[in-house]
Amino acid sequence: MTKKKANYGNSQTNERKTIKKLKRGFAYKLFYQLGVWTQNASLNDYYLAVSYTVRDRMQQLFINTIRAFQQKDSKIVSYLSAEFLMGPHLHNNLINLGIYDQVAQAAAESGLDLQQIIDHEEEPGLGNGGLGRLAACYLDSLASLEIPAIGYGIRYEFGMFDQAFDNGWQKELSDRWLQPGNPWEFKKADMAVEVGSGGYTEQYKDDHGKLRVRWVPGKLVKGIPYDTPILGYRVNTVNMLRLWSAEAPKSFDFAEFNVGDYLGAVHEKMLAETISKVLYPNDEQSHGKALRLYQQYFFVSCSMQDMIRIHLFQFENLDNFSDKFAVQLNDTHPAIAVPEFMRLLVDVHHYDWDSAWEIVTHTFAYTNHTLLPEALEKWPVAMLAGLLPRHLEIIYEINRRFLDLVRLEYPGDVDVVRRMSIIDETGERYVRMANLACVGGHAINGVAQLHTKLLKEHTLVDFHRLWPDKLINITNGVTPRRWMVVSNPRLSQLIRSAIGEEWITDLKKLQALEPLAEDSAFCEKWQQIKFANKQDICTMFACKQGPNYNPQALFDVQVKRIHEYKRQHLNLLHIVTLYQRLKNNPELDIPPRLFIFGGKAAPSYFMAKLIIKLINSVAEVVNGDPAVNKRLQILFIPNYNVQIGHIVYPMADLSEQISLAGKEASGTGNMKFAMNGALTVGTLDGANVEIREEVGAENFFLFGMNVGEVEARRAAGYNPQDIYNENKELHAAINLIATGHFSHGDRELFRPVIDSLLKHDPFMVLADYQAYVDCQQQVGEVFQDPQRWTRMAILNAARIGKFSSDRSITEYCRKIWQVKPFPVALTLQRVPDGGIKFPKRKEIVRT
Ligand code: 26W
Repeated sequence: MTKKKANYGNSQTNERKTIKKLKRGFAYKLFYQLGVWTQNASLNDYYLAVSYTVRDRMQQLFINTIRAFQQKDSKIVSYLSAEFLMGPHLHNNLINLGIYDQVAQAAAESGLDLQQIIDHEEEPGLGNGGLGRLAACYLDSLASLEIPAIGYGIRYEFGMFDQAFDNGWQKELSDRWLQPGNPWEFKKADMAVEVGSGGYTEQYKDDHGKLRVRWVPGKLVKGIPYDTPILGYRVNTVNMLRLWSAEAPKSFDFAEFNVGDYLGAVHEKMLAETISKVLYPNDEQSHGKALRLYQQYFFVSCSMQDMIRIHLFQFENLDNFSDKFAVQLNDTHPAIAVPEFMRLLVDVHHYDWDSAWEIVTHTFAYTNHTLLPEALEKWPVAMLAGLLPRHLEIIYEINRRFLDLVRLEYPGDVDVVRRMSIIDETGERYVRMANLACVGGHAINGVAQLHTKLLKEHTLVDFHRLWPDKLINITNGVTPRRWMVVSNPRLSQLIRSAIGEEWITDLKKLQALEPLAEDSAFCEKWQQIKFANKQDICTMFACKQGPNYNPQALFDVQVKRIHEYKRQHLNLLHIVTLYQRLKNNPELDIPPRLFIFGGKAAPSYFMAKLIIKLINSVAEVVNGDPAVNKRLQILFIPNYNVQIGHIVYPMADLSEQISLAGKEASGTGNMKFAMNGALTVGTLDGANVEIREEVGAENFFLFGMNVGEVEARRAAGYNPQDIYNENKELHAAINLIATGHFSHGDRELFRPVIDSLLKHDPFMVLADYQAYVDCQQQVGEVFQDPQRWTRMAILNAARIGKFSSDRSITEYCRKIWQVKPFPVALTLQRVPDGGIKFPKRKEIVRT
């Protein structure tokens, strides 16, 4: 079947026609949809008008895709995630549609600056960090690979907080992302579903005399879906991101109102809406809040009911459900889907337990994203008993049957039973969501080779022993569309002119750049582009304390959530060491360096917030010190998010990936930096190991202990104080902080950081300090040889192909989902003026 590609403006006339239609679209949206005319239109009005016009061009494909997926032979991937860190849509959609230039021209001819409109978009910050952004990259690859897919999540009214600095301290501001209007979503009110909570369960005999259980919830809320089209790169497939928003079944209780209880009248409404009100800003730390559990259950129940509805629209029953839907659990956050699907199959669709379990285990698969014990979710049994009484019953039954199997496998081994049980019998008793996800699915995967190895050897060792083939590795990846084409147009253009553009959908094709690493003209252009990208950020961020940031400097960048295992404070100890060296010897032969930080701390994470204050305090002193600030500068970019990521990855020379070996599951920023020609200084942790394998050890600055050495050092009894006593420079650096040099003499302010480092140092900062400082010395020397540096940078980009999210998704399709691409044919015919000829309405069809 020849796939007719939607053609977008190729010949000159067509080009003009497209530009004319776009300009008319802007004016039409402005006037008819937004009710303003050019004279009084605001920048936000123009942003909305341009976005609606662009959205229209995705609409035909969107409807086509939905119709195509309704055919019996398609299998759909459902990606269940509590977070989707999508980033701004407009620029990405222009690139995937292939109409960026035309829209830029149409905007210019309408007196508008497209870049200004693009920068105006308020990004949907519906995620914390790695996990949420990975989900977004995967949606882009699923659509670009023409895999039928639906992303299911929560439409938080308030996303990730906006970060500002107040005297160097993080300040959290609420993220009013919906306030300016969101042109990219369609509210589907008539697709609402109901979700229960609380109440009780009761047994009853059904009309065949069969004993059944029903849940009688105490409360009901409505789940309203909002659909965002996810267009693939230059294909006809437009998949869907369906985000659920909670509303009260009855948003206004007149009876209450009549008796004058105005608050009572809207009480239900307020309660219901709190469910999808705000994203929990905790990254890698589970706080066990009941609202968080209910947020998880809410979107999971909406999504499972929605998939059943779509399935029963095509088929009589749910027998073949797992042939039609492959459901991926993005960490344990949606793991309540296992008992929820059992409830829907057994209690609502009257399947017997075994056939229901068969369907459930063939449908679900679970991805683990962290080894940190404090991030593994476990919910108090009592909380589940109150909120989800029927699910607790089902979890008990799942566990009873599972432990029978475990006892059979390991007769008499009570410890393995205790460890593998879904119920943690200690303390107030808990439900272990990771165990539930492992038992309730047919596959488990880690997100990098080392991470998966550690899961097999530690965190999930019992499950790996019981089911040796169930735990597999699928190393993370990132989409080259957003992280190269959208965010680094200069470099993408250079690469296009050198090797064509197939690399955009087949990143391994970047290998063709290898020979150009020896080509001085190409290297020259490469350097100019990096320099231009660096200049951008120097104009964007003026240095408040000292001279402007110097684009000649080595841009040494660490952007990621602030967390002690990611060791931003190790980076800082190196900076203080360099500062002292320069103070002691102004002639020191090192290249000028600009240290750039970005990252938010979870509001309740005291040490992370103190590390932010410490970095900003050191920045204030160093940037303000004329003796060093021409050679050493620090910039902490506030409110690091996807939009900031667009400017950060292209301008970096050095990518800091310095977590303690065994702690970072994978990392994805490491991939984005290397793709944009930055060299990595890093440990053998997460995907760093595979990046170094791909780019070559000679093109990677490795330092520090590997996992085995960390374990050995810990087993041998690690005392950081010894290192502090022995290492002069480290001693001096720590003392400079401790004596208040960066805190106006206040010796108390940073004591918690110092004490933690000298007493426990849980992430062995001191143990890796000297190796890190020595490695950074090497980095400086190589940077002073631009030819060598550029050659290494080009080889990094040329060999980074493996880390495309297209490769990851292709692996998921082959190893877990058994799904094939399902190219979408354009069935809805165009009529001459570009509109749509709607098929005769046979009857009102509703999914
Ligand atoms: C319950 C609170 C909570 C919230 C988020 C616990 C754990 C999480 C996520 C799993 C944290 C996260 O984003 N992990 C990161 O996932 C990335 C994508 O796989 C990896 O690249 C990072 O290494 C990992 O830290």
